[in-house]
Amino acid sequence: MSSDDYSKKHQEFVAPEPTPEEQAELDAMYAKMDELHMKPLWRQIGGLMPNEPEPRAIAHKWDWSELIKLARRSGDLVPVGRGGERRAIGLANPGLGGPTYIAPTLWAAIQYLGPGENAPEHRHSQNAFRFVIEGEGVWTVVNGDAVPMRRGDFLLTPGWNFHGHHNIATEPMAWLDGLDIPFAHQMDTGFFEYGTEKLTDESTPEHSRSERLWAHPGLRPVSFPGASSSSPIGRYAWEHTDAALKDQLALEDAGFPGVVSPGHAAIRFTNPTTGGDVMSTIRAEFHRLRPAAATTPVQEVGNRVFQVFEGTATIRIGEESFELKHGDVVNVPSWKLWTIEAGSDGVDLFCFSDHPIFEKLDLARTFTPEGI
Ligand code: 1HN
Repeated sequence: MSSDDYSKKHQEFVAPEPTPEEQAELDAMYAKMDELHMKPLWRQIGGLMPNEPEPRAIAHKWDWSELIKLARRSGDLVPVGRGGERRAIGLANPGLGGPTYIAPTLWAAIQYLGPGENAPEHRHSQNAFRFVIEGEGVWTVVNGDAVPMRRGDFLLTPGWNFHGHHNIATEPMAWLDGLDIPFAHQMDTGFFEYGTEKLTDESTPEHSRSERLWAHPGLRPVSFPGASSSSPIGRYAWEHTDAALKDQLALEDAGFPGVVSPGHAAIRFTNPTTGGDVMSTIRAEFHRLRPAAATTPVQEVGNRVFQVFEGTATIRIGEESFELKHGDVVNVPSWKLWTIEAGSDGVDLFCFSDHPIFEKLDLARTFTPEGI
């Protein structure tokens, strides 16, 4: 039943068949309410409080072949610099009616930086990350720490850290940006400040200072006690992600626990000061499926976004199904039943979500149907 049908039905119950005189009085009352910016609950409860989430966002896939083509074109036509700040092309969910929201809480964009180009420093209270789908040669400078960006790396720019990027290579580079901009925008919580146009650290180290301090497996520096809501690790290097996934599958082969379900290995990027999510609003994971393996179908409160790193897969979301290959981006709206089945070479997928928001607010729910 649509929310319109629902409220019509409900209205009949509240006010059965008014006479023409009553109807005139009702019309006058509703007109007065309208004029004074008031709205009666009994005409909208179905839309406001559906029995379960009815997301306006729809499931949608963006083809990497199109994304990268337009990113290159914008590289030819549009300079990057102060004011525009970033050559980033945001993905706008067709169900959300216009703004650059891939989900009600999340922003996803393809950012493109040509050889020798600089994206100037700035900071914002919105949390951000980058995932490198291919290429190398860009360093992102976060709070004065130069962080290399290479294929498969996951990089953090938690809120209010100054950051800028530069490409020192001879090839352009493109990557996926994820931020909680829509959440901040809809809640009116965002702050922004310009930094320097010239990057505060133009060095190109093999490892950032944050990695050297924090990214040794299971080890934290004693000199920094306590917990911070964002992870201090600037770069989660691909070699660690890949090794962790390989080991889960090797353990499965040897008959030991570790995988999520048969043929499905997954890791969550964590904040070493808490063991929890990397940032307060964004969860990030990496999933690997063996050839033809599938994830357990699930419904969850909150929004997920996937980008295929390698391989092919089919994702089913509610009644829909999308074929996925390298670089393709797809979103799963709240409470839609979803499952991913790998193609004949298996699949590697980067995933991010807004689940930490709803877990903190006690609004998280998941449901795994039986017998699917
Ligand atoms: C931003 O600062 C970056 O730093 C990327 O690379 C995308 C989208 C909107 C606002 C700020 C970046 C962004 C952004």
